[in-house]
Amino acid sequence: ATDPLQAGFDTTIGHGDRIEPRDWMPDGYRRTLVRQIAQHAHSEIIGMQPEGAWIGRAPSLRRKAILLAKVQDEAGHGLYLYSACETLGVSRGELTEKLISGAQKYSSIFNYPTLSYADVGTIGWLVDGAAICNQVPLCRTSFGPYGRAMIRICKEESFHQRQGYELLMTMMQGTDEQRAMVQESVNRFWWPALMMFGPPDDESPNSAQSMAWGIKRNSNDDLRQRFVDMSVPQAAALGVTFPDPELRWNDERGHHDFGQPDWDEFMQVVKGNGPCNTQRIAHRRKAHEDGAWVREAATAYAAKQASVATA
Ligand code: FAQ
Repeated sequence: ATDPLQAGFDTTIGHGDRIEPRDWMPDGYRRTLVRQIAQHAHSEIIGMQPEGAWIGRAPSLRRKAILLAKVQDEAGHGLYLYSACETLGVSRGELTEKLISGAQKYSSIFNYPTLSYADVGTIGWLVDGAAICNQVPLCRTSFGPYGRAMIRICKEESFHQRQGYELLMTMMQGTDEQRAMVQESVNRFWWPALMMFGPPDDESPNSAQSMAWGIKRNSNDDLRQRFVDMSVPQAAALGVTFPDPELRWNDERGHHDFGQPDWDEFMQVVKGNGPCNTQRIAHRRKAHEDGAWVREAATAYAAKQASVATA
């Protein structure tokens, strides 16, 4: 006989309806969600660092205001996602420990350095662009709190993408040096942006089960293709090229053909050996430790209020 709880879950998933925190769910579904949502939250928080490094060196007050708003949004995204993850029975404290001990991952892209102000524009255009491609389908993910968090996040990511593109467009209308700076930045970020979608489908251990559960709605390769098709005309409008000799329109497929990123490099970065992995985690660990007194004071205050209330 089939388990009625499992059958109820399967029916909800089969109808494309949502699973909510108090509903019964298989352990594997819960584990996969904690893994993906935590990785996503950590990415937003670690993702503040590469661009945050330029806040004190923004070229004008206007650029500084835009960049500050953008980096603050990323903090907010991290917090919505940690909250969504907490509905699955893990605490934010536990998740933070797992990030700084290396037990949980964050996106490979944030282990690359930001070497010029053009990188702020390129991250907005390509990194937020890739994030939007990957995350718009996640608004329809099967777990309610995750999907609802994604709706708001995607709206903000659209602003991030526009501000990056507008920054690059402004630089492209400037001097030859500025144009060269944009092209150099795009050359460095193109391949790492393609890696954000994860390994190729036939090497993606989690995809089949995650798609069957409605956690992921599209495969890694499908979303990567969508991103390439979307980015090519934007690059043309901007006046930059992508560093891929195999990139060309394929009339038969109705899509662009493109080369493969260096998957060995991807594996190294994911394992912790990218250019900035050590620095990113050390920075996050220090911020967490420096904030210990705030957590202790808040806990002491809450305990005091509780004892006043019961007295
Ligand atoms: N980096 O079997 P799959 C942002 C891992 S956007 C590191 O295909 P899955 C916005 C994967 O975890 C970035 N690790 O895995 C922003 C798994 O390892 P595990 C965050 C990666 O989960 C912009 C293994 O490889 N976005 O933050 C990566 O089915 C600007 C095998 O892979 C999200 O997290 C990678 N690129 O598919 C912020 C979106 N790719 O855990 C600041 C939500 C794969 O088994 C500034 N996540 N791995 O040990 C997803 O859509 C999925 O988790 C994928 C991976 C598509 C990333």
